[in-house]
Amino acid sequence: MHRLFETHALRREHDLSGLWHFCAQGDTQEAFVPGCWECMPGLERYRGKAEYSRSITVPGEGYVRLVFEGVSHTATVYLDNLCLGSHYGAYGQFSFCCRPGAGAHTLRLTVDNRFSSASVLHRPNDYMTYGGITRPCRMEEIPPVYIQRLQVLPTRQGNAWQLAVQLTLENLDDRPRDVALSLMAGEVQTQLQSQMPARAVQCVSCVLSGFQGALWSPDDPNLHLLRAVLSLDGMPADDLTERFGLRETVWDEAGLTLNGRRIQLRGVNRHEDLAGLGCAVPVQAMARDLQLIRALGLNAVRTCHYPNDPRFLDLCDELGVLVWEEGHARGLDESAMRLPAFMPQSRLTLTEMITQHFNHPAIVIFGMLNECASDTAFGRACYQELFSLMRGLDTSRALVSASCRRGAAWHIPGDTRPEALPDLCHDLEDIVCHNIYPGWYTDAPTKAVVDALWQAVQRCGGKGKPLIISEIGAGALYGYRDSGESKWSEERQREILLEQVNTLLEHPRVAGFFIWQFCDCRITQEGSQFRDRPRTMNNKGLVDEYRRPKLAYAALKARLAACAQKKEEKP
Ligand code: ADA
Repeated sequence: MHRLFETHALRREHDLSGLWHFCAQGDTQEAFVPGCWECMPGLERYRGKAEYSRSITVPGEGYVRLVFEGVSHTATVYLDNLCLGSHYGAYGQFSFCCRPGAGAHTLRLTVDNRFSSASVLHRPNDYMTYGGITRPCRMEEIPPVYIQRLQVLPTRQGNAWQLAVQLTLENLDDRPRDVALSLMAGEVQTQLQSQMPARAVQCVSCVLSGFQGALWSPDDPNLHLLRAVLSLDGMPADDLTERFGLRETVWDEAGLTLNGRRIQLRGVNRHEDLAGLGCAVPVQAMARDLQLIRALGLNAVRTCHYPNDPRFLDLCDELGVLVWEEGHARGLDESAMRLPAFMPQSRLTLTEMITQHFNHPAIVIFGMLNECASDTAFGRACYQELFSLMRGLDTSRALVSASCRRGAAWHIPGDTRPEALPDLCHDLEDIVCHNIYPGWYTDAPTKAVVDALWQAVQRCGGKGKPLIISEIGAGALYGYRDSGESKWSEERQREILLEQVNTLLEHPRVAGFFIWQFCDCRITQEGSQFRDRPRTMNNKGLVDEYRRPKLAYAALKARLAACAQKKEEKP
């Protein structure tokens, strides 16, 4: 299951989950797909190359499309030893179309999770780059012209909605083909004709007017379906259904208004990581994570620091959890951003994120380049180009980047002088976002930090923009209790977090905050900068890697419940 609703009634899909042949370091065994090889005995710390293969049975003489939702981090795909192509990046969907003929064929992938200058985004870091076919994959039977993508952007028009639709079609044949398209959303329908040149990808756009339906909001997350059917020679040949929501978002200095209601974003940062299974988190565990997050009284998730599994986004759509989805990149300095692969890899992964996840109503923010070189002229030029790429793909969401560029004064414990920020990119983004850890990395109280930050932001390109505190938090080792509340104890984490959250809930300038982090996550063994990470984990989770709650979880829940009650009591 790669989505949580039926995407095709006509196109036949064959799930390729299951046991594959797997070979690493000369040893052959079976591996379950989707999965990370670090979960296999003896490979817990393996960083290198591996080969996956299995037999697939192609039912007919027509085309098939092999679709991979995520392979970490570089994959080359072969069918019967013919190379179909390669893909970089663990968090984007990719596919190859071919016409191998009916019968059994061997599908083979080489997968590489090594670090080198050829991979700028996957590198030693404060989260784990796992190895393997980590998200679902499938084979689809497709006609010579098929629907690659269906994008829908609803905008309000009086009492109804207008749906701006864009279809991406591909003609795999050597001859031009005439196609007929029908689009259906509720009662609203339209028909289109298009001529597809030979061997080409082409977009077809149209507008469906007068759509009516219930709105999407965190309290009442209603969803609607848009179905496209493509006919060849007068016969329905292919289809694709997408899901969307009707909502209006407006950002101003005070924050987000959704369908006319002001909402303070209160969320967690969440890494895709689960004890024993790594980043190949099963869908039922994703649902449990969201239940744990909602039970806390939070309304948002930041998918730090990469695009998430579409099933997680589907769950957020269904449960009404607001999402800041982030492109892949954490902590790149200028020297990393100057590597030749940086811009091509960033363009690719950001384009994949926006085009593949465009229709999710839960996503209200698209982000990129967490804590990268937003403080140099060269860095700024990269930010500028990538923001304009993102804007070209989506004008309907706020674009952001979480910064830590506050200059030397902010690193002196207790010193929060509102000096000019060295961050040069606040004018480029829609919301100013900073990662701060008062009480953990500095001794300053949260209020002093946020007040000083807000003043500094006004002078550094951020005037009139909302301010989101994209990371607050503190570390605790699950089970380490200490009445002296020493660092790493659950008591200390609880105290620091409550001080941070209490301040941000009341602060008039803060449009939202995201706690670092939902769950403890594994980090890479490599990378000397993370020596202060006991267990080779980032231990700032509210729950540990098994989802066992630390003391901070219950304390935060009680605090947020009190806050919700206070609000209800207001006349
Ligand atoms: C940063 C970063 C996170 C994480 C965090 C921490 O702000 O964005 O990925 O590393 O710090 O735990 O220190």
